[in-house]
Amino acid sequence: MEALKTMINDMFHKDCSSCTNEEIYTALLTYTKEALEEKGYHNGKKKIYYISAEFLIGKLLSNNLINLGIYDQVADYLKENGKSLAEIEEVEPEPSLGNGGLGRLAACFLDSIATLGLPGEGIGLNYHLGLFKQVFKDRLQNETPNPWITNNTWLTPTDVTYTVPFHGFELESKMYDIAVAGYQNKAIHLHLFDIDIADESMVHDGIAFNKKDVLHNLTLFLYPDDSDDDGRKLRIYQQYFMVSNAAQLILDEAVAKGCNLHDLADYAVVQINDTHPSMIIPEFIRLLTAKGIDFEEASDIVAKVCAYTNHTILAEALEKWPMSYLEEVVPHLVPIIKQLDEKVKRKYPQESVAIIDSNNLVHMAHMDIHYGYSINGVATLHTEILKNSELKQFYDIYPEKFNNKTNGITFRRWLMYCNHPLTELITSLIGDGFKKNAFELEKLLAYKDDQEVLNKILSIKTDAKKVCKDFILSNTGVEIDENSIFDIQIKRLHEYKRQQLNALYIIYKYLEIKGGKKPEKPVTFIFGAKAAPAYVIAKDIIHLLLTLQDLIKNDPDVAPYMKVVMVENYNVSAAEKLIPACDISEQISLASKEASGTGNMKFMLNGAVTLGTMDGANVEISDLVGEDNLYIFGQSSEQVIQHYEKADYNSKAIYEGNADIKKYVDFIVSDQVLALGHEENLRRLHNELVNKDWFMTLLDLEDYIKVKNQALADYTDREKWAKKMLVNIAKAGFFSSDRTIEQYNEDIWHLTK
Ligand code: CBF
Repeated sequence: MEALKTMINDMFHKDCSSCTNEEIYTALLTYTKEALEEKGYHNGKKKIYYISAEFLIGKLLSNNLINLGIYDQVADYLKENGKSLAEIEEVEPEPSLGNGGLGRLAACFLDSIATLGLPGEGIGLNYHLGLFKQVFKDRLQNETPNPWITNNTWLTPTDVTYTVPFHGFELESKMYDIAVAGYQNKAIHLHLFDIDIADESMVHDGIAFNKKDVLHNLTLFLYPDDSDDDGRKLRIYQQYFMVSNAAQLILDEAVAKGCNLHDLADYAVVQINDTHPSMIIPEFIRLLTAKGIDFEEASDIVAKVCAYTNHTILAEALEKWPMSYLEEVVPHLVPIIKQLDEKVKRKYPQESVAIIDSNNLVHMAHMDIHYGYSINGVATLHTEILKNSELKQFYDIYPEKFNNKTNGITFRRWLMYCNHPLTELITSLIGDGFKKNAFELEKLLAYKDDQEVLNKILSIKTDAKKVCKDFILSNTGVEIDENSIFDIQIKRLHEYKRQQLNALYIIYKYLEIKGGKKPEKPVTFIFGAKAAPAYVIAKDIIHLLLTLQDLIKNDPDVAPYMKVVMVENYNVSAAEKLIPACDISEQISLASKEASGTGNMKFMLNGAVTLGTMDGANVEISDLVGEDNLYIFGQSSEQVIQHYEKADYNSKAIYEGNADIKKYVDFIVSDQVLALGHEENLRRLHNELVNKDWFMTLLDLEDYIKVKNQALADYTDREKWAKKMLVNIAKAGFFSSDRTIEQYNEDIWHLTK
């Protein structure tokens, strides 16, 4: 630690113990950046370019220290000087570069690519104000900008700059880099492209801004509101800016290594994540043809370089852009897309696989599938649904292109960093081989009947709940009981994820307690979720949860037995506090709708027991841990798909035919709730549930109540519960993102280490 000591002295002319946390953070940032540079970067002839609209990387200091292998030394040195690394970390702003699972997966993948020693890079945009910051006011979600770039930043400016052509003007880009350390290995880069003239001052009244002023707004926000034409066009401007920079960089790097462009596939593989980066296909063709390669060959070259991952079957990720938008924003791509479409139509005339449909909409995913060499889903069930229904028409043409890559999470952040005590216990029992080979966690099964180990697991959980309690108090002002059962649902707010189902359970429980039936053990229902600013019903669900939070908190009959808390501005840092503390992990999406989920994996790894539907990766969790070690409820994906096909789901019939369900749903618009909440929001939500309920909440409610009650009852047998926890931890190895990345490499990328 001599180097750090000297650095602190040189920078601030005093010793560590006299420095403020801000000063120490500044010194640690420089120290860590230098250490990363010293380690160097993975290189190789062929590279993976992982292009994504989001990279939800979280705070970087501790993760980098862990991966550099110096976390304990730094923490000890600071402690000796009366400082706490945890407090210093509070100084670091969390980068606001992602929204949900797609972005967090991208961050985990960069960690694993670096850890496995693969040559690779992430490519995205440097959003100044990121995804919005969520603020609760009057029990409603408000949105404000989320600036995160300060003078002390992990971003390093580079000299790399490109010219990106749009209709009528050009934009000069600037590339910034963030180093991503591999665990006990070299680093890779996350490249973030930006413009010099982004103007944060144009934002007013929350997150409103002039959407037409692309010259100044291009890199302000991730997912700017797309509820109008200008917003949708801005998305296209952003996407094209991202992929044009990416394509120019990739070609430059390849040429610098000796590529003659005809052999580009020997130098580069591009993973297209959802359809936001899809325009890289025509952009590559534009650049290659400009260098003298003919169209036919250029499209063949690209088809050997690009691979596509589908992360959801929801329409929001299967973008279809009106041709008129593309003509307005990127007219130079239009003839290329038309030619690509004509080529497809000559061979496959059916409308269902066309790139340009009869309404002149451009189907981005269709372009990816025809002109990419691999299409993967992100969990076994999801890939099967793609093959058998959502993308069946393509599977029939290109069965060889389809493959599954079940998602994963990096254990460095989601165990070693966020849960030191559990990591230490595991290490003391089975050694530290699991840090490099997560399957070694299975060795823990030998301790399944070891009372001492089971007690330690329980006490680690209680300690994590105390830490979480403090976090929740500071975030929400609500004091929760660390001895209650922590039932947690943290994820984007979306009707398919069914936070409203959980809310109906809470209403059921509230009414039961009011009726005199007290639970054996108090329960705390914890939520964290942002709703897209224009997603009205999602915001109504947040309003209901916040209203229930206050109703219950202020009711002395009920408050001792249950609490509801909704964490404000849920983000990676909040997840790191909540996940180790969780007892019951809520994974209750409508079967068939959650492509994979990755929160489910993080919870399991930290000893939470899943309460979920047979959806996404829950199916694989269930196969691994067995039915005694998780709680499954609800209709299967086949049944749900049948309901959609037959269009026979009728929520009103369920509501009218079941007096209990009617009672819970009607409570949303009861006098008690209306006395606290807003009538407009609550009536709209009530109406949606009764008359539409597109994600079949009422269908699964009875079973959900039954199975959740069983889980809460089982919790009271502490020994049995601790065994479930241990089995979940032991079986989580499969969900290491190192395994996922090995599979991407073996089946799709073919890189040499
Ligand atoms: O594949 C990563 C994750 O992506 C989503 O978050 C997405 O944004 N499409 C899905 O909803 C998750 O199921 C999936 O785990």
